[in-house]
Amino acid sequence: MTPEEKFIFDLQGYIVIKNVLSDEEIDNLNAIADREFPEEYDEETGFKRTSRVSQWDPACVNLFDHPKTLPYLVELVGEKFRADHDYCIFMEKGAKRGNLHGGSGHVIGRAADHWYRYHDGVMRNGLTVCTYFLTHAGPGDGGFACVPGSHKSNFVPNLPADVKSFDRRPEYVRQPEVEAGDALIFTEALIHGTMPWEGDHERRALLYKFSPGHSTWSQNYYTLDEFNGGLTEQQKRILAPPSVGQRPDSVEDWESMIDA
Ligand SMILES: O=C(O)CCC(=O)C(=O)O
Repeated sequence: MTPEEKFIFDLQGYIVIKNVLSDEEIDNLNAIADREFPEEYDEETGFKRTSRVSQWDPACVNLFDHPKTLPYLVELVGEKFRADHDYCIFMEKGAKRGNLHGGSGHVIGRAADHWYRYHDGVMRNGLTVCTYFLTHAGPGDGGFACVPGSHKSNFVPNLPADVKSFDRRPEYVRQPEVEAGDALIFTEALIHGTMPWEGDHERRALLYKFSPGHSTWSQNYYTLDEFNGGLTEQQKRILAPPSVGQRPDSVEDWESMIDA
């Protein structure tokens, strides 16, 4: 991460990384999604979601350690970061889902892995999300929304219910604009949620979630055999269940990736 990117993440609790996926990668991932997730939309909700998109195709496995997002995971979750769980969110115009939620665990207690810390030039986070966008979200389209800076808020429970539900949208609630192919990394300590989708096009987002090597949010760890042996040694380390003792670094040459 560049010095400015560190400033942005520390300030906001999220960062948009432009042009992570090439046009070819976007087309390929969209074709894979068409093939693997053809389910019709629920007429009432206009929303569909499924877990373990990483099993769709080797191209989806490679999103665990995409070369353009890997340095951010090392800097933000630490050199022993692990893959926690993954899923997709697809939405049609008018779909409503998901209030604002999140906030730092030391404030609301029950989500103790939602945290952000800074010490001596180093940022660390609990559960951290890397969202890959297969379609764009322009101004007013909806989808991912957040309260920038709220990962450091001491008053998370004070967020009014009508703001949580998106019925009222004060200027401190932001829907970041993204292009297809961008990635957005955010800490779950950030207050965030899914704003109703108003775009004329379909929302397609793949969410890959990561934890420090010693912790987990999900009850279900990845098992190496669910990927039919198609994992690199680095992916095997990233997909390993949580542990502390003798845990290897997830990325062998991680030191070359930090302080760019
Ligand atoms: O991208 C979105 O719609 C928000 C996802 C979300 O709420 C979460 O990851 O907890």
